[in-house]
Amino acid sequence: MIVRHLADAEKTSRKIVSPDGNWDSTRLLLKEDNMGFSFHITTIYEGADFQMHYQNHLESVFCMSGEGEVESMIDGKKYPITPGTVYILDKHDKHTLRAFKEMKMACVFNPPLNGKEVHNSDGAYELDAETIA
Ligand code: 9YT
Repeated sequence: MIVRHLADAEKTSRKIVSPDGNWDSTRLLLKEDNMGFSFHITTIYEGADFQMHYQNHLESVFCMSGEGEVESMIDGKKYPITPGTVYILDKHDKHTLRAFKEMKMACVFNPPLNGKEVHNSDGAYELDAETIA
């Protein structure tokens, strides 16, 4: 069994602050844990408005607090995000995320992140990224 606490993990290199100023994320479970997925608690800062495209990963995101929206860049549909909303990028969907109030999200990635990833210029994470861009 693995047991960790968010408050402890936030004091370690598990916490990544995005260079673009849109989010930070504490990666509680990583590739090295051999679970087949990674699990992160991510804060999207109020006013954030940015595009992502996880070409190498599938992702599910559950909103625990805050308010925002996610827009599919495939069909332009916008979906409100409130506590309890889950959005699931089952088709590597290119999307824009907006936070009207700071949002706390629980995120799962398959394949798992190794822990150092930040978005590349396409809004993707490289597989087995080893350095912070
Ligand atoms: C909502 C969201 O941005 N999910 C991505 C996970 C987070 N940015 C991370 O841990 O890299």
